[in-house]
Amino acid sequence: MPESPILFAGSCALREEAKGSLTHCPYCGLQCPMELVTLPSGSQVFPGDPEWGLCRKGWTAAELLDRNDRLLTPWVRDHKRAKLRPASWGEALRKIAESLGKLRATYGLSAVGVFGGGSLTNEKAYLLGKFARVVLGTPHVDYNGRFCMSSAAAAITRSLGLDRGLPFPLEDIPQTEVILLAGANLAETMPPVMRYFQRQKERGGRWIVVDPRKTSLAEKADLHLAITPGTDAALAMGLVHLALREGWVDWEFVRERTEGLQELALVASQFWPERVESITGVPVFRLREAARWLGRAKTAMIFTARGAEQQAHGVENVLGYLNLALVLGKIGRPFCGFGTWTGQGNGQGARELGLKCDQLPGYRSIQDRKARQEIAALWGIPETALPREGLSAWELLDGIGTREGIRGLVVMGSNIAVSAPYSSRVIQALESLEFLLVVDFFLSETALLADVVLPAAQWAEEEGTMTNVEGRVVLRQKLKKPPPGVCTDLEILHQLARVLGWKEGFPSDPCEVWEEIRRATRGAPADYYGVTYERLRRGERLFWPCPQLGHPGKARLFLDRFETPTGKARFFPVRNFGPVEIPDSQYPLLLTTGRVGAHYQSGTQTRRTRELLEAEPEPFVEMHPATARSLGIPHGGWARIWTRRGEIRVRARWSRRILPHVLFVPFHWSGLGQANRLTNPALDPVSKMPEFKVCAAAVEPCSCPQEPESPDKQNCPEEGVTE
Ligand SMILES: Nc1nc2c(c(=O)[nH]1)N[C@H]1C(S)=C(S)[C@@H](COP(=O)(O)OP(=O)(O)OC[C@H]3O[C@@H](n4cnc5c(=O)[nH]c(N)nc54)[C@H](O)[C@@H]3O)O[C@H]1N2
Ligand SMILES: Nc1nc2c(c(=O)[nH]1)N[C@H]1C(S)=C(S)[C@@H](COP(=O)(O)OP(=O)(O)OC[C@H]3O[C@@H](n4cnc5c(=O)[nH]c(N)nc54)[C@H](O)[C@@H]3O)O[C@H]1N2
Ligand code: SF4
Ligand SMILES: [Mo]
Repeated sequence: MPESPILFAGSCALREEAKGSLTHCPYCGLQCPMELVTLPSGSQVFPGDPEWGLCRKGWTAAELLDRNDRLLTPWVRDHKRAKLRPASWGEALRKIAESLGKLRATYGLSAVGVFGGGSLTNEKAYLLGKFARVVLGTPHVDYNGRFCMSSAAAAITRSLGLDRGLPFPLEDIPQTEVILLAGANLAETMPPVMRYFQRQKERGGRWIVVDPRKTSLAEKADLHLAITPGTDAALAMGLVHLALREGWVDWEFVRERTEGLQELALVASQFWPERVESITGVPVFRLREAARWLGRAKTAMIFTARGAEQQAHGVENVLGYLNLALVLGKIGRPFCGFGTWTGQGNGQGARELGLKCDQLPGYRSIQDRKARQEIAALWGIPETALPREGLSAWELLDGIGTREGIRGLVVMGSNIAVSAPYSSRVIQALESLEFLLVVDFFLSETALLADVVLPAAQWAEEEGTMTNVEGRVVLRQKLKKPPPGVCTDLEILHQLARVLGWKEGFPSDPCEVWEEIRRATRGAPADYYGVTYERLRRGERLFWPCPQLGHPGKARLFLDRFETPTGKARFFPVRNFGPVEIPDSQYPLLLTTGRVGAHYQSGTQTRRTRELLEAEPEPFVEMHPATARSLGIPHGGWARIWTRRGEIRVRARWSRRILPHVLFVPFHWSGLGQANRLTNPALDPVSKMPEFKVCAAAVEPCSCPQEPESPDKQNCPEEGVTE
């Protein structure tokens, strides 16, 4: 049993010396190129391409490499009431093997679940999925992308047959005439991409932004549709209705490349503009204007992001916008198309390579016999031993502690105690687990609840690939050694597999894992076979599908055919819309949640970054002055917000940019201002996406709360404490 981390030098034939100090940002799906420089004062990043900027999260990303509170050793808890204490790798691994072994022996293989993340590289995501299914033998493996991309993925797959976030490269954006963006706040969430939108505008293009808030993006838009949260499907169907009635349909395209218009038209006839205005709050004249702009343009692009997707009708919302793109014929041809903004660095790759409970690597269904046979053969197990579909992210958390449910959980790359909906329930569930293992760089709120925490290397200390928002594979280079005592996630998986009895099949060398991914995805919808580290190092721009070594990959999808069995895109009549919780006298407002520019996700990383914390030190509620005044909540004053699940206390920020019946709270904080204490875990029936973006809420002024005890203090491990 190793007492210190061991580097496993894999024998990858294609390994070359890393060149230069170029890599990619550890955060969002844009994967901006960056350069890492080590100065006497510490590490610092610079844009990797002088033409391409970084957002402030990117600029400050290196600070965390040198943080003195990063995890440098495993931590273990001797029993549930004990505090975490530092431990050796040997002891931690022994404890994991014993605890998981006991759970599996007592309750069966499905008693252990695995929760992964979209920030993991392709190699890590693939190996974690394989670890769950082969070593643990559990069907229950899912990831935080279920909370992110799953509604868009499900809708696009249904309609177009193949889900890749953007079906075209970013550089196509300036060439399109009209852009519709629904529920995407790109000026805050992916700032460098705005250059393409700006260029499109300079060429005479126009933007239509659908958002309940006049975000900094909506402010620059030519048309802002201030939608009531939860009603995108009705808005999109209203636009389809207008397209049909006012002659904007591209009949030739519809005839040749789509199927199912008749049924769609029938349903669309019920979405006349006045009705849509009453549902969505968007005035008829604006709806008409939007339909006219999109209809008249020769080219247009339609995008959604989490605003329209994170809802219990998220799939229907996205299908509504897909229907619109299809009737107008603004898809499947140059400088047109439908796209979704993949949020996390590798939200795209992680969902294709086996971190979803219903999928095998390469974007193949886990129920597909042929795929099962191929993957089982590659993994060296009988097909019958390969688990079938397991529980999705929320169901997995919800299943903890139930009679047949999950008793042990392995978390790598997610901070669910902060980011999952209805967090009081989640925290309780995590506390009730018989065994929780968390792999992270920091003691996140989730790690603080763990029985064992393993310290992972950060982005600049490991090698791997990420699949960005365009479906392009980028190489993350190892530019630094991890601090002593810290292992890469792949080394950790290798070790976990080993102590659980698997000596082979879990290499810690990323290039070796990549070679297996190439084989695992060969011939599959998300085909990575033609992508090699060598090609990426040479600077080739490679998109999936990339079926052969000489192949450039497919930068633009659907130009000749859609990827459905018939080659035609499918219309899906959309009938359901509206939030699960309708405002009433007790909960008269609609709460929506989302992001601010300075913080990332659950905040584990950005709340530890000095400049970002100074920019946005605390959570807040954005509310309209009219609403605030009528309730007696001053700008900067404290507000108590409550929903059917819990309450928070935050300061109020008055803003005329939000609809009067809507509240907005960012979700990057824990404790008293944690947005997810409020959110509704109602799921979309198809995508299993929770309704993060809308629930009924009430608000009142409150006194300044007692300084909430920071969760880091509540449960702080004490150095050297053994009991
Ligand atoms: N700064 C920053 N950038 C990030 C992240 C981060 O945490 N911080 N995270 C990354 C990740 S993982 C993701 S998924 C992306 C998310 O990127 P976005 O989807 O752009 O971000 P959100 O703030 O979640 O939601 C976008 C907008 O949806 C609006 N909205 C709310 N309800 C509705 C509705 O019912 N309909 C419509 N049409 N709009 C609605 C909100 O007002 C908000 O402005 O950002 C990525 N980039
Ligand atoms: N209310 C509300 N809740 C939301 C959303 C919302 O809009 N509103 N958005 C949802 C969305 S879109 C998302 S994507 C989720 C994201 O929420 P989370 O899944 O919590 O994502 P992160 O905060 O990025 O958590 C990643 C954790 O893993 C660690 N980590 C990062 N990279 C690695 C790695 O490579 N290896 C290891 N071992 N650890 C790593 C980080 O330190 C951090 O603690 O939140 C969802 N929750
Ligand atoms: S936009 Fe995304 S990838 Fe680019 S620097 Fe910012 S966080 Fe990093
Ligand atoms: Mo996300």
